Amino acid sequence: MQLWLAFTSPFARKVRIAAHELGLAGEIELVETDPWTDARLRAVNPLAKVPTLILEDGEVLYESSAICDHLDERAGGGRLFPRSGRERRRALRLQGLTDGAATAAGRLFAAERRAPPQLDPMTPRFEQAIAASLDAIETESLSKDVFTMAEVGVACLLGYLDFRWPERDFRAGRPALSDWWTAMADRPSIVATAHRLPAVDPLP
Ligand SMILES: N[C@@H](CCC(=O)N[C@@H](CS)C(=O)NCC(=O)O)C(=O)O
Repeated sequence: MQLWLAFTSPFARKVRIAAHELGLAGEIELVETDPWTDARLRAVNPLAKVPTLILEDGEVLYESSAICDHLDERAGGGRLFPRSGRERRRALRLQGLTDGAATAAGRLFAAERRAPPQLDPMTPRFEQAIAASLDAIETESLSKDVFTMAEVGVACLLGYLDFRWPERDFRAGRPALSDWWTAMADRPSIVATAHRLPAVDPLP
């Protein structure tokens, strides 16, 4: 399998963490791309977004949630996406919440780094979405042992906030979140997938 990605993307990191958790990372070749300029990406994914996964037979998958679902199925199923009931609903809900908050964070970062900085009327809404999502996650019981898409999604959101805004501490006033993220610092899937900047940083 080929995973087309940017190492700045929280959604690409989501797929990489999922692959590591499932023991599939060794089967995936990473292809770094700039989604904003790479015409080859548009040729396989009409949205020209990362992550995009190309399977061995050429079939193309995009949307991080769909890719993670495929990887979970490939690993036997029911691990990152519990098969039924409350656990499944929780994994889907927190995946959706953290995807939305990561999208808001990406839009906010892109707006902030425009030169000269522009007043984006959506900025307060993005900031509220991120803060309210973190407050909601603070009340969740995140597992330090078994990862579902809930834990994968939260790790991606917190990792992206640390990467883009190291000076803004989302931990303040959120002790459970802070404790969980500290405990995850040496988890192999987290260590192996850390964000990094390319020579030229694409947006966002
Ligand atoms: N919902 C998508 C979001 C993917 C996404 O927005 N990726 C960004 C990078 S973080 C991207 O490729 N942006 C390029 C663009 O929007 O044209 C997913 O979960 O995969």
